[in-house]
Amino acid sequence: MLQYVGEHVSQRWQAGVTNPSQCYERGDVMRTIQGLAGLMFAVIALFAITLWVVLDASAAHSEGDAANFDLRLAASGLNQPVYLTHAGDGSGRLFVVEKSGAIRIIKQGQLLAQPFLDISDHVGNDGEAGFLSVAFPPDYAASGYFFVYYNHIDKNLRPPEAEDNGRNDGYDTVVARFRVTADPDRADKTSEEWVLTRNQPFTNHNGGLITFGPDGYLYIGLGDGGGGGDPLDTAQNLNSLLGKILRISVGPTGTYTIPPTNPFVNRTDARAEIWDRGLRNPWRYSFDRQTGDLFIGDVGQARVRRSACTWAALRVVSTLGGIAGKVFWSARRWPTVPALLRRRSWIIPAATASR
Ligand SMILES: [Ca+2]
Ligand SMILES: [Ca+2]
Repeated sequence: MLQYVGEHVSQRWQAGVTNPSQCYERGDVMRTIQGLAGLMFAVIALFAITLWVVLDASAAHSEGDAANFDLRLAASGLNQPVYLTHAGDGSGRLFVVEKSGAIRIIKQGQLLAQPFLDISDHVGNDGEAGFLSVAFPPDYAASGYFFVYYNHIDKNLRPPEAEDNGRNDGYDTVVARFRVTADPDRADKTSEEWVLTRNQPFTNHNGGLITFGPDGYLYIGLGDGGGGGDPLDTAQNLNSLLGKILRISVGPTGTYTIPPTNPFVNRTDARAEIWDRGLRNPWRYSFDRQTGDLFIGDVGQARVRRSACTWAALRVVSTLGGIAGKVFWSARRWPTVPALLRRRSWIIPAATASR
C-alpha cells in the first residue's frame, strides 16, 4: 500500500475524453441521424478538449506543478487490499479490506498481525467478486456495530429473481452487520446478521461499495449483474435492485427500512430501495464533504457488437438538488438520439474516459 504525499493532482483522468458518438450502438433506421449527431459530438468534444487543455494549463500554472507529489510505502504484507477507510471513532486507525475476506488494521503506522475480522471461509473471492468494502455508522464509537459488503461463496445462497432469467452463476451479494468485541481491534465473527442479500446472475459486475452518506443512510452500489451489455436489462428496471445505488436506513438490529425521501417510495411499480439507476458497475463512489454531491465512478459500455470501445464514466449526483432517481445513462449502451429526445431527463456522465 502506498501513501500519497503531495499538494495537488489535477484530473489528468479527464484527458482520456474522446468522442462518444464512436461508441453507441447504431440502429439501422437511425444511422444517418446518429451520424450527424456523431459529427456534432465530435465538434463539441474537440471544443471541450481544447477548452480543458487551456483551463488545465491555466490551473496548473496557478496551482503549482501538478506533478509535485510523491508516493511512499505505508504498509506491506496485505493480501489483495481493495478498500481503505476509518471508523470515525477518533482512534486514528485505518481499516483495510482484503478482497480475500478480511479486514486489517493499520494502527500507529503498523499493520496489526491479527485481522479485525476474517470471514474468508465464506467469501467467494474470484474475479470481481470478494470482500469488497466496510462501512462504519456515524455513531460507531458508541454503538460498536458496522457493515460489510461481500460475495458469498455459496452461489445458491439466493435463488434467481424473476428478472434474472434463471441465471445463477455469480457469488451472491451479502450486506451484513457485525459487532466489535471488548477488544477494539477485533470484531466478533459470530455476530454476523444479514441485512440484504441478492442473487448474482453472472460472475462480474457486483458493485461492492457500501458507505454512509451525509444524511446518515447507507448507500449500496450494485452492478447490473454482469454479462456484456446488460443482457438482462436490469439497470433501467425499477423492479430490480441490480444496476442501482440503493439507499436504506439501518440501525443496531433488524434488516432495514426505507428512507421516506427515497425517489420511488410509495410506488407499486418500483423497488423503494432504489436511489439511482442506469448504472453498469458503480465500483466506487464518494460524497463531496462540502456540497453533499455524490461522485460515482461507473464502468460504462457503449458498443456491443464491435467491442473496440468501452467506457469508464464519472457521474455526479446531487443529494441536495433532487435530481436523484431520474433516468440516467443506460448501462446497456449510449442512448440513441431519438431516445435522448424522448427522455430529456437522461443525464449523461460528467466525464468519460476510454479504457
Ligand atoms: Ca444465487
Ligand atoms: Ca454479478
